[in-house]
Amino acid sequence: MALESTVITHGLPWPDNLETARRVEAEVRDAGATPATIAVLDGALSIGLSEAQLERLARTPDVAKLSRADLAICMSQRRTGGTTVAATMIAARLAGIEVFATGGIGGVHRGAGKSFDISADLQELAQTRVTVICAGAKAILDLPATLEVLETLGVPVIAYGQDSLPAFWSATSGLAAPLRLDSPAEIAAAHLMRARLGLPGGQIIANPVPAADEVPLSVLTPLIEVAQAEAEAQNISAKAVTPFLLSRLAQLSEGRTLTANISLLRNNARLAASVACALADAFPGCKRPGRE
Ligand code: PSU
Ligand code: MN
Repeated sequence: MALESTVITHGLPWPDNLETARRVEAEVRDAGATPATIAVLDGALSIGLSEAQLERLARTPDVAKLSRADLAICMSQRRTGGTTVAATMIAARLAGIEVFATGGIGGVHRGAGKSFDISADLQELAQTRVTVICAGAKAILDLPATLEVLETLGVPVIAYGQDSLPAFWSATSGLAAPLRLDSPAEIAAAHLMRARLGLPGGQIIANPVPAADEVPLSVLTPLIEVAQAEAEAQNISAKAVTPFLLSRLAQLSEGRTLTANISLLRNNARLAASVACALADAFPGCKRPGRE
């Protein structure tokens, strides 16, 4: 199964980024699947990184943040970058990988009516057939608007094991999720049915952050407003918005959002590994680690 790398290059601070990337890979292996962290290294679209490659990516400041628009140029110029949800989905599809775990997908930013800031992740979910396990869309976003756009694009938004939509650091957003599934086998079956119907896009599995590490929305909401106002005052725009808000919230929450982010990444990796195993089980000839 696939793992993204923008979370390593732009989402988490050094050295938590490397430590988390290693732990996330270990979670996947422990759950019986094979992790492939995806990134572009000196122009090579790399599906699965060695220990040394992972460390280099985590240590290098100022690498590119690659979405659909950036992937080909980064590769043709032999540069290095972390892949977002959109770019990781493209790479996973090319490699024949159908399940992918991340922290939180991008979405419609607050104030998008003026800024038009809507993540390319949403369009990608509409066209690339990969099941994306996340903890919902990041709570810094306009979640009702994000749900509306996903509905328009025909992307299934499926809460895992609960009725309400998770909101990244918070287990619930207070919004009802459009769909719900309760087991890896059900998620795998829905994924296969989309393929049988010839539907091109992916599905979003929104897996709530573990209760012990969640930061409730009541705590987060005022902090998000502060960080958002700072971003506007400092004219932060385009690719810089999400990394800025994530890092400011980690400071404003005194590390609580960082702890929640790490916890939800590990939790999503575990669920994605189980879904990958359930998918492999649907194909009797399909090899997976630990299977006879
Ligand atoms: N999940 C995390 N941290 C992150 C991301 C996801 O826990 O930093 C990244 C993903 O790569 C996602 C990106 O695609 O944030 C969204 O960026 P933008 O809003 O600029 O599209
Ligand atoms: Mn954006």
